[in-house]
Amino acid sequence: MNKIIYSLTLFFLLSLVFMNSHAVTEKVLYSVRIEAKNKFERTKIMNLGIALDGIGENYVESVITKEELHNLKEISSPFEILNLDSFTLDFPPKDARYHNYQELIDALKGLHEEYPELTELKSIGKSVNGTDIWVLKIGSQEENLKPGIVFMGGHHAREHLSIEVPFYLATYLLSQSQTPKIKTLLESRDIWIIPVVNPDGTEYDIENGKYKLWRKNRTHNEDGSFGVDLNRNYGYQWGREGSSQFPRSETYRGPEAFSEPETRTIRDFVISHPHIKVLISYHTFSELILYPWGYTYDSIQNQTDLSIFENMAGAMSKMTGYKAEQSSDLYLVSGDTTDWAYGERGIYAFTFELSPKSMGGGGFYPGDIIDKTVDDNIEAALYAIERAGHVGLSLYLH
Ligand code: 0X9
Ligand code: ZN
Repeated sequence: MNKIIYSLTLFFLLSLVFMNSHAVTEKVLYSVRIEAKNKFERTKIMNLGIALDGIGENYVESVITKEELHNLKEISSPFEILNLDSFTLDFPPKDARYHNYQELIDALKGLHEEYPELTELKSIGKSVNGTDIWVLKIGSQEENLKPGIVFMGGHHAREHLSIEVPFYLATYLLSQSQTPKIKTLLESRDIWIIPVVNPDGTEYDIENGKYKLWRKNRTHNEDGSFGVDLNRNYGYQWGREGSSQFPRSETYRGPEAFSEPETRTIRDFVISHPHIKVLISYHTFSELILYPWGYTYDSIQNQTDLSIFENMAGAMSKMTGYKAEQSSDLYLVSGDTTDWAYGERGIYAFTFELSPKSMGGGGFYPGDIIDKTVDDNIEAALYAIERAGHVGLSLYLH
């Protein structure tokens, strides 16, 4: 009780300070730590429509609005408001290495010009605001008959590092394309890289040189608010627990499955490349490797598939140092990319939550930890590319 009174007092004091000095964001945001001891308690909080950003042993951390703070009080989980000094809302010069949309596309074009024989670059669809969503195909450019793997980033706008990792993976594969190991991989696999699925949100997050902690896309919702959570909008078990029906929520699932052009673009791309066997969707943060299911606490029924998931996640966990677990061990989520990719398409699909490990390490804005995070993830990515040639015989079928 004391803690709640303390938290509320702190909340009012911080509100006063922030209301006066908050020209940098559109709305007042609070960084909170909420007590949650297990996946059930975490799901209870997720069901408020709050995005859970950092997960500790006995707590979760989140950045929430005033309205969400109110909802949080209703479920009476103890919480505290953290010191907001750990956030840098200004675009610090040390983050200049991150690519904005135009820089990213220029860099992808540069790679294609440098390695025309090994790459193909094309737009596979458009976002809500009409921005192109690009894919870079890497591999010898014959017909699509080789086992395929797709790497994606940037589903969530503020997770900028999740764009850099697949981009630098492409750079690495191409710069090393003459080494025996990579040469063999590029000759025997089709590798697709979609560095940014949510270009509108990503650009909005850094507009005017200020971070906005934006998560969703930029759909104009019926109630006047903006954004659908693209990682709740995929069409497998859509609309269930761990997603919100309320447009203002950070985890708003949209009015129907695949209501968003960004998720439809990914859906159509995957469906039109049926030889894709493995999918990695990069997010930040927490240093985790997650595999289906996310919508239920039950584990995958097909034992062959389950052991493939466990073996691959376990191997990649050793390579990265990230913790491997079933998605719903974290909390329930319905409508995410990986449940759809596996549930509908039989693809071995993983969500990587990249660095840092916690909010204390910088959360969504950790500064330039690009090289280290890319280094930490190259071996696992090469392993996944290799495995794409050996998995997929036992597809999950309904
Ligand atoms: O909530 C999400 O969409 C992902 N975390 S993030 O902090 N990047 O937003 C996790 C999705 C994985 N699925 C489940 N935990 N069920
Ligand atoms: Zn994310």
